[in-house]
Amino acid sequence: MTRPTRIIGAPIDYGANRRGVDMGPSAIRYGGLAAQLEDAGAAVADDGDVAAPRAEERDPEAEKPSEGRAKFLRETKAVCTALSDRVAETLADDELPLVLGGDHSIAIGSVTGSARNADVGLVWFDAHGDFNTPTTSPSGNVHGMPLAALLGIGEFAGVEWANADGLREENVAIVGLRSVDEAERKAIRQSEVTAFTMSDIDEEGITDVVDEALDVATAGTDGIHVSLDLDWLDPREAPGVGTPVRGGVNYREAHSALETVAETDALRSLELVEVNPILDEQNETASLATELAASALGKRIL
Ligand code: B3U
Ligand code: MN
Ligand code: MN
Repeated sequence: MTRPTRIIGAPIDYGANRRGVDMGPSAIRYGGLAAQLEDAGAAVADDGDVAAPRAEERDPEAEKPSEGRAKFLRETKAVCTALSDRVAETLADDELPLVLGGDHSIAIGSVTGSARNADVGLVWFDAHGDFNTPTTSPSGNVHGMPLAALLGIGEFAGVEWANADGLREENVAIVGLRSVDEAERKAIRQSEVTAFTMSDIDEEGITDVVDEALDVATAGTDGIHVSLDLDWLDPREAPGVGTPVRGGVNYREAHSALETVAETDALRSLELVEVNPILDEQNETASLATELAASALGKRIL
């Protein structure tokens, strides 16, 4: 039986370099999320969105890189702290949290919540490494930093609200890399994180790569969090994202990957991030996100 699923929206774009992903939760709901999840056999409840100050109300001073080079870190902290609590409460109720972003900085909230009272593995589907810190970041955008924040890398060491208690580097797998900054490359190599590039997928095929990623994430853990950045897919399949990068996985590979996730029966929490409805075509990226969530929860063709 598919676990009862609770939808939690985190409508922020503080961490991104352009506006629009704050509308992601609405677009994904409108794209038919509840119906897709019910098709997967899940009882669905919608918790609404965590409170997030509108971009127009946020502190313009915060955009200046005063806190290292991380823009809007204070606002991001407020939203992620609230989100973390909601995710932890949902798990305590024996339900599966499905978090809708928002830019990828919200993963700091989802994963800290999921890893609060448990050892958790993490599968990170993304074109990008998201392994920057305020000093290495070329942009100052926090959506390029959540993995470093969760693992306490660089100046994120000891930052309690951002570090995930029950997450160890050995249980983190990044899948689909094709845009990595120089300093990120070094930091990833120095860490115990396992990273699969698009070239690995070319060589081994999506099934083997995802199997290996799931082995990493499930080894000795109580369950896994899956963080799906829609820019993982090729922009031909998913044009509505903030930072598209050519050469991503195609429609069938994406479904296959999330079907493999469902087969492990280890899914604890899931998130869909970086859908930008302003850049989308007929909401197709948002609809695709709903389909992939259904695959992760166990929806099958036959
Ligand atoms: N690595 C770059 C670009 C980037 C990361 N994540 C996204 N874009 N979506 C950075 O700004 O850290
Ligand atoms: Mn990302
Ligand atoms: Mn990305």
